[in-house]
Amino acid sequence: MRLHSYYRSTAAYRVRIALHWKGLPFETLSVKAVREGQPDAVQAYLAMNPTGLVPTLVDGDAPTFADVCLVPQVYNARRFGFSLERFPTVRRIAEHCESLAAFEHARPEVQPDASEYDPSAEF
Ligand SMILES: N[C@@H](CCC(=O)N[C@@H](CS)C(=O)NCC(=O)O)C(=O)O
Repeated sequence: MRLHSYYRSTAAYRVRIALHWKGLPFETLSVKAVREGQPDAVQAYLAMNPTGLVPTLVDGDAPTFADVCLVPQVYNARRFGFSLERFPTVRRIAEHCESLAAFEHARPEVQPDASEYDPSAEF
């Protein structure tokens, strides 16, 4: 795992504690070049994390708990007509996850009680 981090970031600090607590080995990559605004570094970082915030934890291509949280949020974004045009990375990750069996079987539309769907009960 690779943690894109800044030593004073409290958000990165939390993730470092959790990784050490779990005994998960990780490599720390400083976002110094990003913070200094070096264009290539900024573009590369935004491609990974469109918020531009730290930290960003990269764990290969396998789905993580972050993806488990992301996919239902993307579902709701689509449901309420929120455009994800500005978030190509989020769309790419969600589409990849949705192609995996575990995500496919968990989709709201294929749940047994989905047939009880009543559009008039929408808020
Ligand atoms: N919800 C995010 C918030 C991350 C966040 O706010 N990070 C701050 C540092 S603690 C940040 O990147 N600020 C912009 C900057 O330092 O340039 C998380 O908990 O990871």
